Amino acid sequence: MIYDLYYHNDFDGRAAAAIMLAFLRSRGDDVEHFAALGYEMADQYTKENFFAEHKFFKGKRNPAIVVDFAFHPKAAWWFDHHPTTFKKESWRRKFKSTKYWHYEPKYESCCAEVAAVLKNDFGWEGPAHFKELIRWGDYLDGAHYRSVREVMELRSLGTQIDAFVDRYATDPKRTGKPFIEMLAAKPLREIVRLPAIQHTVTQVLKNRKAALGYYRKHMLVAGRVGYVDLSRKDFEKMRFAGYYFHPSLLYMVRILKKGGLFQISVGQNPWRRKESRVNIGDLMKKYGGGGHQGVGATETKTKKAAEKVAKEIVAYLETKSN
Ligand SMILES: [Mn+2]
Repeated sequence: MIYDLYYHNDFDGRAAAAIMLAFLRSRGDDVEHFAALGYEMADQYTKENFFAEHKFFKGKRNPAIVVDFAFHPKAAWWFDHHPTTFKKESWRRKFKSTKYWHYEPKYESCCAEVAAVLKNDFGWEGPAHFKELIRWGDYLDGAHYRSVREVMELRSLGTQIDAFVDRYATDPKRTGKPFIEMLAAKPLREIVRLPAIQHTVTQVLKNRKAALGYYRKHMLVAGRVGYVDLSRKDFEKMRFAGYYFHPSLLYMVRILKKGGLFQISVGQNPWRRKESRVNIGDLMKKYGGGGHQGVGATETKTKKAAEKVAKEIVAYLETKSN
C-alpha cells in the first residue's frame, strides 16, 4: 500500500514520521508524498476534504497518515499526543480508539507514542537507534532542557538538531523526505555531525548574538517579569532569551509580529516552574487567546492594542511573582 505522510512541522513530527516510514517499508508499504503541517493552516486543515483539496502536492492522493498533528476524520492512520488535538466538537465525537487512530496524551512525544503503538498493536520494533531518537523527541517536545545556556548556546545534540529543523522548517529539500529518511536510517549522533547541520548551528549562533544584543538593550524588567517588544525585528523567536540574562525571572511577555497581526506571547520560566502560580493559558483566554499551563498567546490588530494588553499582563504577573 502507498500512503501520503503528514507530520507536525517540528522535530517530534519528523521523528514520528521516520518511525512510521521505517515500519511501513519493513512490511512492503511505502510513502509517496511527505507534507509538514503547522497550526497556522488550521483553517484549511479543518475542512472535511482537506486531504483531497490541499495544494501541498499535485497528482494522486493516497490514503493519509497523520502524526503529531490534530485529529482529522479522513485520516487512514492518525497519531497525536496534544491535548488540543480536537479542533471541532463534531470531530471529537467522531473519534474512537481503533487500530489506526491513536490519541495518547500521556506521551511526551508523538515519536514515543508511535513506537509504543507499533510495538504493542503490530508487534514491530524498529532499529536500535530509535531509542536515542525517542529520548531526544521526549526531551525536546517536553522542553526538558537542563539549562538556559544549553538552549541558547546549542550545547547538546538535541538542541543542535532542533535548530536545524527550525531554521529550515519550510524547506522540504532540507527537512522533508531526505531528512525523514535519514532519521529512519541513521543514529542522531551521526546525523548531527553532518557539515550541513554544523554549518547551520554556527550560523544560528551568529544570528543569535545580534538578537541577544537587542534583547539586552530593549528588554524591561518589572519585578520578576520580563517584557520586550520584538515586533519591528525579524528575529528568530528565542523564547528563552530573557532568562539567559535574568535567570531569576518567572515570566516573559513579548510582542511579536505574526503575518499582519501583533502577537502577545507569554511564557513561564521552564527552570522555575515550581515557583509559578499562574495558568498562562487561562490568563490568555481572558484576552481572546489560549495556550497551556506554561505558555500562551493572543493577537491584536494594532500595535497600540498589543502594548495595552502586554502592559496589563506584565502588571498582573508582577503581582503574582513576589
Ligand atoms: Mn509532538
